[in-house]
Amino acid sequence: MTPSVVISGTGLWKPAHSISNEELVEAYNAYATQFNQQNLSAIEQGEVTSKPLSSAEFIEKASGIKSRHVYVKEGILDINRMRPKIRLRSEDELSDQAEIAIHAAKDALKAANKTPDDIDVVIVSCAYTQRSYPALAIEVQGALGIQGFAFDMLVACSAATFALHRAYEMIAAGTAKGVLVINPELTTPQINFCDRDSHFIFGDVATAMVVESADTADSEHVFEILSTKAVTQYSNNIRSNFGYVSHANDVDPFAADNLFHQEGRKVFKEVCPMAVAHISEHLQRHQLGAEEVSRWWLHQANINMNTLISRKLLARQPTLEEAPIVLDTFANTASAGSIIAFHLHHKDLHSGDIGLLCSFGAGYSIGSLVIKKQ
Ligand code: CO8
Repeated sequence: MTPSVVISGTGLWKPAHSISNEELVEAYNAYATQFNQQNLSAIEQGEVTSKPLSSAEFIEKASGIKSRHVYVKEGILDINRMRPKIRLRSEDELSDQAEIAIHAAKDALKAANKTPDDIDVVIVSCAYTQRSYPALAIEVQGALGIQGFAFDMLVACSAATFALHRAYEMIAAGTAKGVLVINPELTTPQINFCDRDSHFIFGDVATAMVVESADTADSEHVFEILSTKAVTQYSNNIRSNFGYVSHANDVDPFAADNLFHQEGRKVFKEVCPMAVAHISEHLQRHQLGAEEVSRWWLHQANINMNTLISRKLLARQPTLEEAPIVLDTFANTASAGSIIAFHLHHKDLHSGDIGLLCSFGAGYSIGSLVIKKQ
């Protein structure tokens, strides 16, 4: 019989710096006021649109976000810069994303009771990689002294779950003995801090997970992956047009259109029913009712989305213990959100308890795993 595939350890790295809604709004509003004063006559003539003011109360009510961790705080709150000031590293230094990936990876290896010798595949999967090649995953592999192979994957908000799916398949097929899935979500360089509608949404973090066969797992908290399910459906409602072709398009690769932008309302309306249908179908595959799921580690983009999705599934409001929320302090961390929720809220589960890990977001993309505590 094929041995079962398990998640045997998770890791989390969070930056030392954070920015509260109040700090962020104060800086944005000062920037917007300065912009409106500097462009007064063009605004009056209808040539330039004035910048509306932001509000900390709106942000918390509309999203559930109170604060976010940021890799580099310097520059973000400077109204004459409005973006982090990240030092350019030389080619012989570790890159920023590889460094934060390694912090999370070491934490996950420790939790899984594993050393680099137990790993033979590294997947770095996230919303953006800071360069095309060499792959960040290979840089991480080299720095950790791991044999085997490594590759990068980009699937926006579903990068972590989709990479876990690939890890599951490799272990099940016997083509890998231990897979390290790492999600260094360095989102702040892509945020348009001059845009009221999106300046508050994201934070920086890195997560990691070790996936291996149940035969080799010996850590304290082991979760068997019962099955995986993924779906994608093309949508223009969440976009970043930044890319290497910008150089040939004769456009500024960092112009507003090339940064993260979205039709937030449409995303909310379209993704919630997709996620409910996806999760219901996935649970049905195991003849499981929603009430039989002990823990929901849902994507962390917006608290109102999570409330709506879990209410539809459970026909009641779940407790915070059942469906933990981490976006109040982490904000939306792209694909890492559901993994942070898992990392912080899995140790109290008992043998046989069922949990559901699910991401949803840009693409659109939805990825889920039904898992069982060993
Ligand atoms: N302060 C005050 N008012 C504001 C603000 C603000 N900061 N922002 C918007 N408003 C105003 C609007 O302009 C609007 O005014 P009006 O009614 O006069 O037009 C009013 O408030 C209401 O605006 P919305 O209808 O847009 O407000 P919502 O209640 O819909 O909340 C949200 C906005 C929070 C964005 C919400 O729509 C949402 O969360 N939607 C889901 C979005 C989502 O999940 N997106 C996923 C994106 S993440 C992802 O897929 C990963 C991408 C890769 C990572 C990228 C890293 C950079």
